[in-house]
Amino acid sequence: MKGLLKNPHLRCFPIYPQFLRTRMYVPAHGFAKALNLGMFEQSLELLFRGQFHEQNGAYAMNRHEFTNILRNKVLILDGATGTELEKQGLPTDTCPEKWVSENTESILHVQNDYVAAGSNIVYSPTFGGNRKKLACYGLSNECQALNSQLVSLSKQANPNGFVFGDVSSTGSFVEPFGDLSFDAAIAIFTEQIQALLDGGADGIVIETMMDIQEARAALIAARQLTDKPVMVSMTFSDGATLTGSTPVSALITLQSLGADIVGCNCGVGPEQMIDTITQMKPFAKVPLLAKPNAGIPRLVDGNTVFDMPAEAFGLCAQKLIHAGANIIGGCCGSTPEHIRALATQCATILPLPPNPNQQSVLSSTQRIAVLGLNEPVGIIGERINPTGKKRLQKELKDQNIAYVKELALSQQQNGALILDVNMGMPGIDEADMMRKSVLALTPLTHLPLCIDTTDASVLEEALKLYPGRALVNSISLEKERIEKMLPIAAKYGAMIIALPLTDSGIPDTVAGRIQVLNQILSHAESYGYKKHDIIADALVMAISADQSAVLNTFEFISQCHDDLKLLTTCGLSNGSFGLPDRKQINSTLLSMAISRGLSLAIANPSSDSVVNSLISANALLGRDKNLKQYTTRFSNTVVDTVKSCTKNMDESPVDRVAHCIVQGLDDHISDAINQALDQGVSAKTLVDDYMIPAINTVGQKFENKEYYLPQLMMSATAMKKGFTIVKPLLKKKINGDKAQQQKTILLATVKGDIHDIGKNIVALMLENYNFNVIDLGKDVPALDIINAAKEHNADIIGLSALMTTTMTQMADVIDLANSDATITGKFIIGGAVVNQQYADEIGASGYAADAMEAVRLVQLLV
Ligand code: B1M
Repeated sequence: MKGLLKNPHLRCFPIYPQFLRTRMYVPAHGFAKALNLGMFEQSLELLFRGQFHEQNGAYAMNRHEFTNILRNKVLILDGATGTELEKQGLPTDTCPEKWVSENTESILHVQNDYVAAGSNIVYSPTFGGNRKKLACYGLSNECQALNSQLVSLSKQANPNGFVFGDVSSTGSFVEPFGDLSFDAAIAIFTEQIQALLDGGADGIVIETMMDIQEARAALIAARQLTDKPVMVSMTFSDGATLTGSTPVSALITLQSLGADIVGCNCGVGPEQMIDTITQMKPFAKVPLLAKPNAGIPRLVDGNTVFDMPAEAFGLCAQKLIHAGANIIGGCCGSTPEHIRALATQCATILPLPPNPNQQSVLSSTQRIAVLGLNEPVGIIGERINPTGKKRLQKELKDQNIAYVKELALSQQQNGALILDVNMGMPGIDEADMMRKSVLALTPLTHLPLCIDTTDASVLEEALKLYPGRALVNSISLEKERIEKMLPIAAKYGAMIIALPLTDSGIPDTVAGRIQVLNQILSHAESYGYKKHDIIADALVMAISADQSAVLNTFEFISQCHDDLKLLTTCGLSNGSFGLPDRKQINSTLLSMAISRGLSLAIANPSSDSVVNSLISANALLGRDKNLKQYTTRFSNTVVDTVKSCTKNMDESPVDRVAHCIVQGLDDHISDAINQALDQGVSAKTLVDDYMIPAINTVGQKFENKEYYLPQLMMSATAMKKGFTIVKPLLKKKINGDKAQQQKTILLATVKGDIHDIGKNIVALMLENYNFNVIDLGKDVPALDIINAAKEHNADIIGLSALMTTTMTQMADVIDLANSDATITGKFIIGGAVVNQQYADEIGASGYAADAMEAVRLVQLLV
């Protein structure tokens, strides 16, 4: 058997140990023969018969064959690699990929142990093998060679099992959450994944992803390169990723985009991961993966310790399978012992089948929108569409996206479920404005977008960039749409609105429209669409031109709802075209359409009559469970809330300043501040009474998991932009004392901490009081602070820290200074997490709660 394995033409597959007393390997050519020889148990024969296809005389595996295995079998992954490599001597300050390539026996040792413990799949040791990460070690030119070599090495360790090429973060945020362009991210991952495939990877795993957009970039790259299985595994902590994706929103986005397996790894132990898998399972069309840490990390003597015993880990893994996981393994802190326990204890458990009742779900970065024949009817907000809207047309011509953001927020506040985005008008670059809008709206709103265009290239640009599962408005039977736009919508996994329209126009009769609709459905099915991915457009015509027009709409909705079991939508405003007091017709049309089975209305959510009709109809038809929507809207308190949301943009300038910071509206804050200043509000009042409280509200929302990093960043940008306007006004010499002028104050935010808004205010106030301030900036290493203190002979060294994880740096700086007699300056500290007691503990001379106190403290100390 071993001799056979060395033959490169014989692709071998493992027979999993839980089915056999001894491990056996089956070469491709000998596979059927082995079965005929009756060497295997019945279950095994059923498991593998015909699972793989033959290619060049060897068995190869594609994505469908791999996921077929997972229907009946839980596969076991490896455990932690980094910590095991450290046991083999991997130094902490070196490039792990390069080190492994030069110490090949180390990974062979680690992976042999995992395979012996029961891992069916090992990940190649290429976690940081992308060009951007390798560049930190000056090794980006070795990207291709290293990745290919490391996959080959893993194949030596696991010649009969699966080796998945491991891909993880570049370490940078991708647009719209960061500076790395989406196309650049795709290019970086394409290079690495191609090298992994060249090295012989059986599949690709994109893991430990904390940002859905970066995961999408890697998935798009992988999908463009291979038909082999691609698994995507996100890291959630406290129920969301760093950029705020929940397990279900990430699942919807990734499975629609073509991930074959979706799941989670790292961040938490197995017990906490059960909840994540349980949330995902009802929405999962694909198998799920769970790779938890060996418990929750604890800090012991400055070292991170994972101390869940192997036995307990294995027992939790059983629960993970019962919750819906199909592939399980271990992440940080897990060892071959953990994998052995897991493989032993999970040997006989069968995976749960996927949920047969697949749902219609859209996603944004952070939320999902569930649509359904019996779900409450929702509104697709129609206002981001320049047709007939002079103000929007003007703003778009001026390339100004601020008004688009305003429209998005107001529609969200008024209860829209989805936002339609249409940038089609003469005189603008539609693709460019669509791109700008998608980038601006993604971090701003939690509502999924509906991309409304007739141009295939615009559609592709928008869907590629959008970090969610969008809706496409619309696909008709017109040649251009069905041939060009449908494949693009399918490629990015978007839901579609099917419009019963052909190149010769809209059929007059309901039967004609249903026939066209059926043709669109069958085209869509050939691209993998199912009925629940499609919404039929019930086309409303003006009753002023033909009074029977809307009767067709109602009948079409009935037939879709009752016979085809298909979701429907319609735009309300056409029906009332040319009539006075159009809202009367619009709201009645909506109620009547809902009574026939309408699922979504394309409408203006700020129209009270429309929304009131919609909510009342949902209540009357039993689609509003427990009348929650109705009571929420019409109880007194909530009516007030709705009103207060809508008046945001009419607020007084000072309130608008606060509102811009809380909402992260950086393009509006300058106007608001200038208006407040014009009204005589002082810069100090603006900062103290509006801007600082507003950014504190943002912090509170972040803490309450109402906001995530993208919102935090948008608010910080607005705060900084506002502060640049007020700063010159705050800058005035308050005290001309010469003695103070000679005193030097060194300021820095400590290493690891990039919060500098507060420290900058402290610096400004000290300058105002005539001190000589040297500001070293943020994220400053202890040694740099000490060196600067010596160089400038600082009288006071002021340290700022805003996080519990970075405040300890203050102690390090003071310790370092204590060991150097040439430092004579006194230390003061500040920042939201520190206090007087901490200052005393670490030997600082004082603590200041705010900038004014900092001035007083410094005056006292000098
Ligand atoms: Co972040 N952040 N943040 N953040 N952020 C906090 C601090 C946080 C409390 C939010 C929360 O959870 N509620 C939390 C820390 C939790 C903790 O450890 N206790 C947090 C976190 C977790 C994070 C990240 C880790 C998020 C993530 O990535 N998951 C990340 C960290 C990155 C890093 O540093 N390595 C992160 C990132 C960011 C942004 C970049 C988006 C942005 C900072 C932009 C910037 O500063 N350039 C940001 C912001 C804006 C905040 C909040 C919302 C606001 C901070 C602020 O500017 N406050 C903050 C929540 C909050 O504090 N309410 C939060 C206004 C400012 C005027 O007050 O800085 O306290 P403050 O300064 C005051 C006084 O403290 C004092 O005077 C100032 C003026 O009155 N003072 C001194 C300050 N320094 C002084 C020095 C002195 C004397 C007085 O003598 C030398």
